[in-house]
Amino acid sequence: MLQKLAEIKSKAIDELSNLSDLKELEAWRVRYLGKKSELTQILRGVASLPLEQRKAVGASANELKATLERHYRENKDTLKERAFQDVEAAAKVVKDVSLPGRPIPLGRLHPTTQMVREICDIFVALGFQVVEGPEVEWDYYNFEALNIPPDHPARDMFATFWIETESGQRPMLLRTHTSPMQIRVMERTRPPVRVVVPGKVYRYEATDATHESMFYQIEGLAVDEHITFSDLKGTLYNFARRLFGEERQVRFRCDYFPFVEPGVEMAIDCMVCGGSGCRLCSGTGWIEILGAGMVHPDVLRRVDYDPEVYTGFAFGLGLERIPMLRYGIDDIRLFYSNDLRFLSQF
Ligand code: FA5
Repeated sequence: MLQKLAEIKSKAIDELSNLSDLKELEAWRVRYLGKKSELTQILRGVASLPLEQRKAVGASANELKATLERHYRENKDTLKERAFQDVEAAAKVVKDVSLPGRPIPLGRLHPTTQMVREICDIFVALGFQVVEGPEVEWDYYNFEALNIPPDHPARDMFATFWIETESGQRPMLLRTHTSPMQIRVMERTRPPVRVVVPGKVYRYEATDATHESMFYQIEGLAVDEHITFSDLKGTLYNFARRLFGEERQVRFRCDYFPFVEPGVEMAIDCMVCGGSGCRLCSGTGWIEILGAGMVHPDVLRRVDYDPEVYTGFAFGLGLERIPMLRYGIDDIRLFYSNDLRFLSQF
């Protein structure tokens, strides 16, 4: 029996040096350590051997088992490492140098960001500066300083996301428009003022093809001596022509905003239907893109500008409506649904 064990040992160790991969090693393991292997059979039979052989055979068989298991583990590590190196080497082989390189997918700016930049560039060319402000805003800047005290019916125009504050703290909200920046800019600068303010605004309202609860606005503000309503119209006409081309129709109509007097809304004829009426323009043929007006004297007084000396105009533009008009996009929700089929077109 001891002779047999010695034979198994030398055969098994001899074979090990000829194994070339993990599959062969596994077959080796089954052959020498598996349930049906000779060694396992011997170990099973130890108990029935005569007492004088039992101890010696048992010890040798167990020792052989431990030795073969150790060899198995060592060879497994070596063969694994070799297999890994083979895969790496194969990957490094240059198969066909004349093949074109693989394209690297490049990201790009979101269409809204592209639009913000394009519009700001137009106003910068007209002498405006670009500034930004906080999205979490005090009630004071969003409403009160803009002539909208608590309980003023105009608050209904701006369905508001309020922010919970400690009792006694001043009320805060997610800004419903970019107009609070009119006050913040005038508080810290003296005329002449010419700024545009791009940024996100929030409204607690149901979404539809032209309404989102988060959207972008661009505010404009110009304050100086002798600024008139003609300057407002001239600037906005110029802007619309640069952005949409000479052929677009522009319409001004009276509107009401407590922080301007007089107030107007500006609309562009609908590019999708050409004015005949569709889902995008709610059948009217026009799409309102901004509210505007002459800065209210009370607002000027609140920031210590003398309304007898200074006048100004302001406007607030709904940003997404511009690419919608330009590209004939009929649903604003497409911008923020993270659908690459839509986004990668821009
Ligand atoms: C305002 O927000 C005023 N702050 C604009 C203004 C500024 C008036 C300065 C006078 C002087 P209004 O609520 O109309 O106004 O919104 C302005 C524009 O934002 C609209 O013309 C529209 O283009 C866009 N808009 C309004 N609500 C939504 C909405 N839920 N989703 C997408 N765009 C919207």
